[in-house]
Amino acid sequence: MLEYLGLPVQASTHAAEIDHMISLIHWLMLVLFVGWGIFFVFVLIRFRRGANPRASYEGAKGKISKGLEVAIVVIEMVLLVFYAIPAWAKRVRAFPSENEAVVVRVVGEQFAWNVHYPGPDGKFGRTDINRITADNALGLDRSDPNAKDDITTINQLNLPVDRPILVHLSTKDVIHSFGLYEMRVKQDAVPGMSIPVWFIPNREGQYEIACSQLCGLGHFRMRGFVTIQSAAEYQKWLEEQAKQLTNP
Ligand SMILES: [Cu+2]
Repeated sequence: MLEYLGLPVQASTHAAEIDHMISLIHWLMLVLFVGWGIFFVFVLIRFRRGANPRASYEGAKGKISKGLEVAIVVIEMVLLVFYAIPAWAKRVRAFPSENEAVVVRVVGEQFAWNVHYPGPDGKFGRTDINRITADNALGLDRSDPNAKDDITTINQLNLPVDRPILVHLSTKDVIHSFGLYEMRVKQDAVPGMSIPVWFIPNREGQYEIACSQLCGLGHFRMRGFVTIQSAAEYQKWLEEQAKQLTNP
């Protein structure tokens, strides 16, 4: 069923669980679609005007229809209570600690993704809305000691494989949505809020960050890239970025 649905590759540890749920929901929808379709055709023939010159106002009284309705409600409740809610709880109840996770800020804007790494000191430098310029999209205050080693990129997110990633997601203007399809991650970025999102990428490669909310005329070109790389490659990339900071 999964290949048949044409889902993207699974590139995070929780992807299989989400796909399992998507597959169950599709099976239920397929059964309902076929069932209701057959019932619709049956009703068209059975209650055609030629056979029923006078309308009956009593409605259906059979036990089958009530039984089916109850069965559908029960199946939907099982999907919700045993699959959807537990899966969501795992995403939002316990976040990895800032010590074990790779922590990064992602700030959406019309129409780009700004990425902010805390650098070797592990502390994000101060940002100030008044410092935002074309060259400093995050408004990073480089005079802040914590900001000196901070790394910023546009539309490029590099992350190590097999480690928990904690993204603090926000936006400068309108609502955007941070969509990493291969990692089955999707979270709206809401003005005035910093929303944590976490996942563990488990497949190296180059993937896309898609904006999944219609956010303006340039929405279609609001795409960034995620590069999932080995720990060594990631470290090398960080060092290269740090070098560019000291001698740009
Ligand atoms: Cu957007």
